[in-house]
Amino acid sequence: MPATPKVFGIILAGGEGKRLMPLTADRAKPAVPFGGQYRLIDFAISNLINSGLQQIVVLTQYKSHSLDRHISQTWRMSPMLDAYVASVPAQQRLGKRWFSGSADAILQSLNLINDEKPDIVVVVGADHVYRMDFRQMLDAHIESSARATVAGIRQPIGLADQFGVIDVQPDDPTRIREFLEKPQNPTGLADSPHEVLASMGNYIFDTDALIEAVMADGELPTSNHDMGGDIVPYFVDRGEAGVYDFIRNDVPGSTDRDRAYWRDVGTIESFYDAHLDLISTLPVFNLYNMQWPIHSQLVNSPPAKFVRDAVGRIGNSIDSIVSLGSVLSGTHLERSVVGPWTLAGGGSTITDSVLFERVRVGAGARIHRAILDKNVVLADGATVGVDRERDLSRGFTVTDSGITVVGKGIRIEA
Ligand code: ADQ
Repeated sequence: MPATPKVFGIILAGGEGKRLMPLTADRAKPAVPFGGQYRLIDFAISNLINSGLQQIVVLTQYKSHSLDRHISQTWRMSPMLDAYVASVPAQQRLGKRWFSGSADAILQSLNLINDEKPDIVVVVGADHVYRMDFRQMLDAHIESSARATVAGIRQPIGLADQFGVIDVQPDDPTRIREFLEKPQNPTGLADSPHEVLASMGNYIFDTDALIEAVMADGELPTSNHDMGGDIVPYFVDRGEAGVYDFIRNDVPGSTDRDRAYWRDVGTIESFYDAHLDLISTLPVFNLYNMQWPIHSQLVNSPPAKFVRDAVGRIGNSIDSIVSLGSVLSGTHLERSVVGPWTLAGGGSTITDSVLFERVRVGAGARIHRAILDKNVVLADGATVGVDRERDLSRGFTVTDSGITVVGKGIRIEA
């Protein structure tokens, strides 16, 4: 390995995100808005850019239009530096088939690796909210003799069936002894039986090893061609897989409270909870860490504005985020995240909710424990999230914990 290895970034962004429906009805999961002005993919890209990577490709497939547009509008890099973030759609380079899994996405994109000739490839998912300094994981990978390193984080054992679960060597906790993708009956950790060490879906590979692995996997008719289910076990079987414990990751500017923050936002519940992590007074995920900025599209928008309504009623806003371009007139806003260009009318109430872009909230309307997608309109006096049965009868999604989700562009009458 050269003293300063060349590192190439691949972001896997082709997943469908069925569990986030209806938010993924019209867009890929990595393009789902988050935190007012971000998209989920901004976290992965920002982490790689802040870690010094300069050549990054985003492999897309499912409903990729808004993802492509977001990447091309947001991530204009310098051609002088040969730095880029490029969105690369599935192209059927190996015959008439789309990506059959995340490992197949890499196999079908080997031309991108061959063009750049990196020493190391960092492969990450696109649908987590987190802050991570990949330089620290790269150092750990280079220091070890592992040819593949998986980032791991402790998670409650009840969630093990959503993750790849890592079992380390008893005499060397940096080596993986066994890796089980989404096990039903996992064993807890020796020092914490209610937790497992979960794969974060972020990997570092020596380039030649990754190429060999995905090519070998491509020949296997029984494989699902999945990074977690097939490629990681390939390296574990060879004794070449290491683990990087994310708890060691110390991002510049982070505090004890928000150090090593990572959230899988694969379900509506976890997506909603991750929003709550942003808005408390001392947030567990701090968007205001200027040493590790999360970059997003700089919309050419006016500032958010808070005014009285037409008859002079005064609103109030607390424990909330309000994005650019929004105007709240006499609105009571509490514990909520409001996306760009939202207009809320006099006497409206928005509590414990997440609003995407360009939501219209009529006078006297009430929103509680709801996620409203882009362009949702509440007529004057309309309510949502207040009456579960009524929301279900109107065809909205309501989760077990009572979060109502309203899809793009729906008009809610009083
Ligand atoms: P999952 O998230 O369930 O588990 P997957 O659905 O393959 O795995 O998604 C991983 C990433 O790959 C996502 O960013 C997704 O968008 C992308 N992806 C999926 N299919 C793709 C395809 N055909 N083409 C391109 N991109 C694709 C994974 C790991 C687990 C780990 C969890 C952590 O398999 O081991 O624990 O991530 O959340």
